[in-house]
Amino acid sequence: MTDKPTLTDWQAAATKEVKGRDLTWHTPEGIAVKPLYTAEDVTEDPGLPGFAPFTRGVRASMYAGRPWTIRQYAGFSTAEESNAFYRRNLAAGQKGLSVAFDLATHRGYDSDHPRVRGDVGKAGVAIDSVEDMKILFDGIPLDEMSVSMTMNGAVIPILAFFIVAGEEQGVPQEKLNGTIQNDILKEFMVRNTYIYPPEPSMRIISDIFAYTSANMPKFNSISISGYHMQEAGATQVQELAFTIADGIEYVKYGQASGLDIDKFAGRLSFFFAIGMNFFMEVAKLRAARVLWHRAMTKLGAQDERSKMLRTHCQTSGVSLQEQDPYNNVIRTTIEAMAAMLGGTQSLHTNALDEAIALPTDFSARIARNTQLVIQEETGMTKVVDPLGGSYYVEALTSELVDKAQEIIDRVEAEGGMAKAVAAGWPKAMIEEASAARQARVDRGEEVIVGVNKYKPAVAEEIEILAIDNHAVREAQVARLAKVRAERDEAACMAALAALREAAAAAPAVRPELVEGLPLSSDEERTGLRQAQPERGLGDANPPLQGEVASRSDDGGVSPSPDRDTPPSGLRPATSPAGGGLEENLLALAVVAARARATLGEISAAMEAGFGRHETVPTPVKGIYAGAFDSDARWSRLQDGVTATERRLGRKPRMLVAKMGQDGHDRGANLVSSMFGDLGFEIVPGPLFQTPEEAAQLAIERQVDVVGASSLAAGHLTLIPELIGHLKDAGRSDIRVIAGGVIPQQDYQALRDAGVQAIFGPGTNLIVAAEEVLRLLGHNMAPDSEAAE
Ligand code: MLC
Ligand code: 5AD
Repeated sequence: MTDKPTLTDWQAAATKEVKGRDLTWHTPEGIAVKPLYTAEDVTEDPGLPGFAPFTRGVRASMYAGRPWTIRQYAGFSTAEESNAFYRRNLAAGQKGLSVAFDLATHRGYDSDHPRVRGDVGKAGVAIDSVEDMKILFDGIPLDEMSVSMTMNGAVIPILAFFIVAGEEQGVPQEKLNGTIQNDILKEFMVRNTYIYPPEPSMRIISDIFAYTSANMPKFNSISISGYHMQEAGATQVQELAFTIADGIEYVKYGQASGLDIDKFAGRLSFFFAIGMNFFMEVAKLRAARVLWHRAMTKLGAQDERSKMLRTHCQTSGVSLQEQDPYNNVIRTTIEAMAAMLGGTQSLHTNALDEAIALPTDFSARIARNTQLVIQEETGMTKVVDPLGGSYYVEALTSELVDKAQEIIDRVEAEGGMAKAVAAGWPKAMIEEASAARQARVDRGEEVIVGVNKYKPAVAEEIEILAIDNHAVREAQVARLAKVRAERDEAACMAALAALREAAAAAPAVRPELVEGLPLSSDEERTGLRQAQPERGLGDANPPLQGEVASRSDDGGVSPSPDRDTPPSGLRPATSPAGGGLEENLLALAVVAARARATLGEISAAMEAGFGRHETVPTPVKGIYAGAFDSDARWSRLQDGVTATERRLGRKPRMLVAKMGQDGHDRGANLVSSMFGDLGFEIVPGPLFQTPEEAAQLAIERQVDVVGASSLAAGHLTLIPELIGHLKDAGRSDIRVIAGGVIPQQDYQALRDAGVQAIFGPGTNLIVAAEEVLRLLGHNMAPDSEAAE
């Protein structure tokens, strides 16, 4: 009998096979993945599913007992159309609902507000009042169907509308079952649908915890989201660490507002993106459960349910491509399998047309069926955590736990996630990772099939969903007028006044002020904690990265609510019995919603006390140039910029504009970073400009070109308006280019409006830069290598 081969024997054999080539894979997370894992790499016993620390899943029986919820995120146009879409999907096998609201709704504007002309009904459904919410769920029993609502900025009116829609459907709030996203920290970091400044935004979250823990025992009060971080370019370790750190911060705020951790923590939920690095994603979900269990134990949770990380997942939007779009079905299938093998509770699978438009009935069917096939045809659900015990998966899980814990420790050492977000370093870290990735793709080091390798000879055009923005807006405006005409105006105004007063009276809860302070016996008895209004986050911290100011929407700078509040202002937290909700913003909004106050009115009432938050992006520098160091294509472009600079007598100048309520800034940030590194002077436009404001800024700053970045379908309205304003000002010489999620079907209309170049999803930035230089009059031949 020959001796059993050892690891050394394997090493020798493998080295010989590959002639000494190093097979270690260095991932963007900084993990060195070896070509082989063995029992020696497994340092932790993962335990059993359903038991702490839940590495192998939160339920003992997992999908063998009940499969995950097929929960497709959807919403577009009017409440009627979205309702019909939901019903068709539920009839065809979908199990839970997940509402996508339009950007006007997200940002607290009614559909008739002049700032949102391009956004109504585009990226989601338009909801202005309880009447719309009732139509959205018409014929869908809210005590049976679990409903997730992705809402963060306008979370108070939306949750209030949901509660009242349930009530008027005959479903009391204690029976409402679902989830509200309500995760504002990641909005300041990556998603940008905030309304108010950070401090009052955190108060809103504590108020929702207080309200739902007292009144809505089946409702998940938050969905702490890493998804958008990965979409913005974060590595898996960054996504994991910042999401858990956000969760820790929310729990601390909840505790600081006087709530007992075990009263609300069981209803916190999570949300992760699942990208193409299959095993990394499986390990990430397992690591997330370990980290959360550890963090919650440290925060004093006693109940095991408080320490159990339950999550929704969505397959990755950024991994999908416009080019060769049927490949997207394959990508989504692989990602869906990673989500289920990681043990998700609920899943959205993206549609194949993701990179250019919202799903059609056809693409939504394939996306849904991807999950149905996995659940019903493959037998994969029959065994709990079938990857448990895989040497690689277990080792990777432990490594991710350690790597993420390092970042979490840094956040904690620096005073928590609200402070880190205010300081801006997590966002900068993510943007650096994003620029580094784009550079790898543009250099062909990271392969995307059909985009930078194996490109099809003929481009495939697919049918996409088109939304008539004008028609939706007209319908919404008409319903708003009716709601306002038919309501009891005095009751409505009184409810809004109460809300305005509560928002102005006591702006925030601040854990750092309460932590370590002994509770007086009075406070212990009543559950009251004193928020100390004369100091707060705003004073203790630097302003948010790139922050301009907090101002009210009428343009006037609002006084900092902090300083206006008398130091005696006590803000009662709720007792679980349901008392003490008098000043709770959600409780007050429910009254306003019943009186038919609109979303815009409720938001404005709070804005009067809180102000509105604004930011200007600050692009990262040097990452792109570093990646292209000694690359011939880069030097050619730099020569082109130098020649252009000589001709103009100054650096070429570009405004990177974001118009409408579209806060998706990944593309804009990448373009700013890359062109900045090349030698352009970049004017990073503030988010949420109107076309007129963008045109004014372009003229003021004397730019040569405006790059309008559009990822939320407003391009056909907003970009032609921008060109119109430039023309009216006699500045048609300023060139306008467009980039982002722009379907081929819209190219001609944009060209007809005067757009000089269009860069869709998957654009190689090297090619884009050549084109821009050519537009600026530089005689540049196409580079055969980059154009390939
Ligand atoms: C589950 N259950 C079981 C079981 N498995 N019971 C017995 N045996 C088993 N094996 C029970 C659960 O305990 C629970 O009851 C009930 O069944 C439902 O299961 P769940 O696992 O809680 O699933 P679900 O209801 O779907 O909730 C999942 C969730 C929730 C907790 C993650 O928060 C959720 O649905 N989130 C979705 C978020 C979402 O859609 N987001 C979209 C974002 S899109 P009980 O009584 O214990 O509750 C976005 C994009 C953008 O953000 O930017 O716009
Ligand atoms: N309907 C369906 N999916 C949507 N997404 C965003 N808005 C909608 C909508 N209205 C998805 C896309 C995107 C992610 C943020 O959510 O997949 O990448």
